[in-house]
Amino acid sequence: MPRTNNTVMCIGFYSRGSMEARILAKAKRFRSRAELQEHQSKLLRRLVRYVYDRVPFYKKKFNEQGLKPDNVKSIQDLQRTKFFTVKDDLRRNYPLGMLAVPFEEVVRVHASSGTTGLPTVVAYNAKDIETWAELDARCLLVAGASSRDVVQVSYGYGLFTGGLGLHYGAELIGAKVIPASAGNTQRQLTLMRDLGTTVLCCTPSYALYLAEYARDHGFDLERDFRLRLGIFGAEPWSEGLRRQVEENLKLRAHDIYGMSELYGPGVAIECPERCGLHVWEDHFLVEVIDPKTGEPVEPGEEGELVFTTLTKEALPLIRYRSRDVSMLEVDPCSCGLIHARIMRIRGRTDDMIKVRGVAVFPSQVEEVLSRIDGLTPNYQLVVDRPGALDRLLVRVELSPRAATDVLTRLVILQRRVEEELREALGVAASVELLEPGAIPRSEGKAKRIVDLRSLR
Ligand code: DLL
Repeated sequence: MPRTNNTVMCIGFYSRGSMEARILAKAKRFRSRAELQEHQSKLLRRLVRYVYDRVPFYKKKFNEQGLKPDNVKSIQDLQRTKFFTVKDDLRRNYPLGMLAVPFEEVVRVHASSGTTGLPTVVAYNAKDIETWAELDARCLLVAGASSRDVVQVSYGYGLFTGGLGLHYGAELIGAKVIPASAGNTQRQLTLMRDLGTTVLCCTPSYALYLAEYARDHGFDLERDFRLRLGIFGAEPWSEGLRRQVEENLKLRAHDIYGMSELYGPGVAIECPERCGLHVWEDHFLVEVIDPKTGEPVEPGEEGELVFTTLTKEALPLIRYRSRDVSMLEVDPCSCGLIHARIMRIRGRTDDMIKVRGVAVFPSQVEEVLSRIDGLTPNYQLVVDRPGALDRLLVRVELSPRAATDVLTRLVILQRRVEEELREALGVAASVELLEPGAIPRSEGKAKRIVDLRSLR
């Protein structure tokens, strides 16, 4: 891959406005999808040769599939074989066996939390860090942020990519950045108020908690705060949760998507139309497949997202199975961007629970809960199998007002939630109404599922 010598992020050479314009112009430089696809195929051909020559894992894989790098002209040539990269490939090559550059060239690593085994380590060279910053800068600009904004980054800084990813992006557009990291909610709100934060970046569940904490601790979000934009992602969330967060924090919330294997945040963002998240297709080739067969699904059908990184240098990935469930929309968007959109992520294939054979995603439950008055989107799904059959229990917190209701009203509420859940999910669930604050809060990603079946 071509190397640039200039790996310094040189905001000083550009006026702020021209830096913003330059970043947006790059996002908008393709006039048609055909032009964009031609560009992708060119990058793909270069990538295939690059990984074949540099990554033993990929060389072996190509040879096993009987594929010669020079014969791969487009993604269809890979689709004809079952050529995928999965998370286990990264684990098996722990920590950095899939590097495509000498270790000396690496300038940063990030890693997954490794709760289910070894952490997945990802690495970046200087060019990757530059590209990543630009992707996050694009996301912020397209969502409506600018150099005039005060951006509070309340994603965790550290091995998690959320904090540093948005930090570099916000700096690149020339915004004023508060690197608050996750946690210490009292301090978050104090900084937000005193420094006049206008853009908040954190997980949607933490945004909701910030609003709740502000209300309970005497912060006046209407009078003393200047929030106007939220860049929320890293976990599935529903339209209902968006409404609540927007109402409570007095801002406009945009969904941002990414994963550490693809740099981190900055893979896709909602534009002002908010009808799906534009994937930066000049850097990622996105496909949707049937997770069972591995075959591409028809346009407009739901399936698992698969990504090929077209510009990553240190740790490029070909047809990486994300396990995220969504669908793709390639029709032009009224915002003018021609980059395809993925619809709001429904959940992960491994977060989907089967209850008596029916697939249930936490986001479906959240959608129901958030439209019923008296409930909050603080909830957990507990699945158990006391006898032969699975049992789903949805534990949800009441709003402070509903928590003081008389018992009969609460029983009516509980029945209503059970009915609406059965309707939406196609399977029965019992509902437990809880006091406000009963479900543990997370500063990062919320834990929505407790599956007790595996413990039996
Ligand atoms: O969560 C990167 C990120 C940070 C994205 C900040 C957005 C904002 P990982 O920890 O590797 O990276 O987790 C990636 O999180 O495969 C999805 O399952 C989930 N995820 C990320 N963004 C969204 C989103 C970061 N907007 C995994 N909606 C992904 C739903 C999301 N799920």
